[in-house]
Amino acid sequence: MATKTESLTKETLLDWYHDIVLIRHFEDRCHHLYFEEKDPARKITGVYLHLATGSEATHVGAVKALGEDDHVITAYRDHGIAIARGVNPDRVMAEMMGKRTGTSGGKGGSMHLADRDLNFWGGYAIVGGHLPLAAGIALKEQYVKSGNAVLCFVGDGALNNGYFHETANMAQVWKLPIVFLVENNLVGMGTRIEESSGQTNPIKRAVGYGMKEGPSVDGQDVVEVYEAVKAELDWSRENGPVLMEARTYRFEGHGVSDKAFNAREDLKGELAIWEARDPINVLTARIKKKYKDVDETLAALDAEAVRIVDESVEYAVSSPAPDYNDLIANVYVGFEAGV
Ligand SMILES: Cc1ncc(C[n+]2csc(CCOP(=O)(O)OP(=O)(O)O)c2C)c(N)n1
Repeated sequence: MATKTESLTKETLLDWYHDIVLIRHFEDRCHHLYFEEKDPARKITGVYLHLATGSEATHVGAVKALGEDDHVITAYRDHGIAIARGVNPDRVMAEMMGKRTGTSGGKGGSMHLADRDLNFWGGYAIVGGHLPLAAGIALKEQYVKSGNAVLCFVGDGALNNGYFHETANMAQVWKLPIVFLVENNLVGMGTRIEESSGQTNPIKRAVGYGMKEGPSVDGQDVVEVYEAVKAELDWSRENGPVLMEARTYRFEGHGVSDKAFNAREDLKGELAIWEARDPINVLTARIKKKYKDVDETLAALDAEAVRIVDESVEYAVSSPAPDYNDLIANVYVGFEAGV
């Protein structure tokens, strides 16, 4: 796909580089904090922690294509999407640690990040469960004729879930302003797309609903993702839903406890091919091709990412845990402590 990098400023490319390295470093640090298992001070607990290492360009490129009043919603691989949308990393880290200062008051954890002020609606653990919500948000925006659109990330595995079929059908019937961006990392947990899907080209799914078949883009290239998602969001505002794909890869297992994925001999070659197209390297090459003498600037941005993540850990560690009243708040209407 032809790209239009000429229109992007140096400042913009460096800004995206900043976000991509910040997200990479943030998730690496979370991985480390999760595995301090034998450490009594283990900071991140819980059964799962799903990293999106390798898919940062898909997350950053797509989210940067949103207008301020547009919306974004996703599944559980949500850390990078939150940070790209502008959620303060301090609050993201606090949520990872189950602290009261987290994005969901410490009651959601890594799979349930959200920020209503930024129209970032989460973070959902049930595969495909967020898709009907995306339609509901888009229906509201269409009803009030706002011109705002919804970016809905969806995994390739979730395309086989009933929620997808029902949502795709109604979105097309009502011509809702939604871009369904399939984050195609070729696998759902440990199951390959060809083992679970009769139709392995995600975009072809649109045909069954009469929906626009959008582009398939290189999910390792933040610029390509940005330009395609921006164009499709604008199309959807006037015309209805679009299904598009970002081809990307999960460098790690499904969750951090899934060590089997990286141990699979049959996938080693494939992993190496994708790692050679690490989104950080792809963007660095783009920047260096266009601008000279950027090494120091990039190094400063790397250092800045380390600092931000260090501070987020300090913030989260020193934040209070939710108390009893937090626990029962927003559970039942009218429920009072001690009653
Ligand atoms: C309704 C439902 N079924 C099954 C699961 C278990 N599960 C969690 S993640 C996952 C795979 C989803 O794959 P995909 O949508 O491609 O997302 P990815 O993990 O690749 O980002 C499954 C089956 C679940 N969370 N919810």
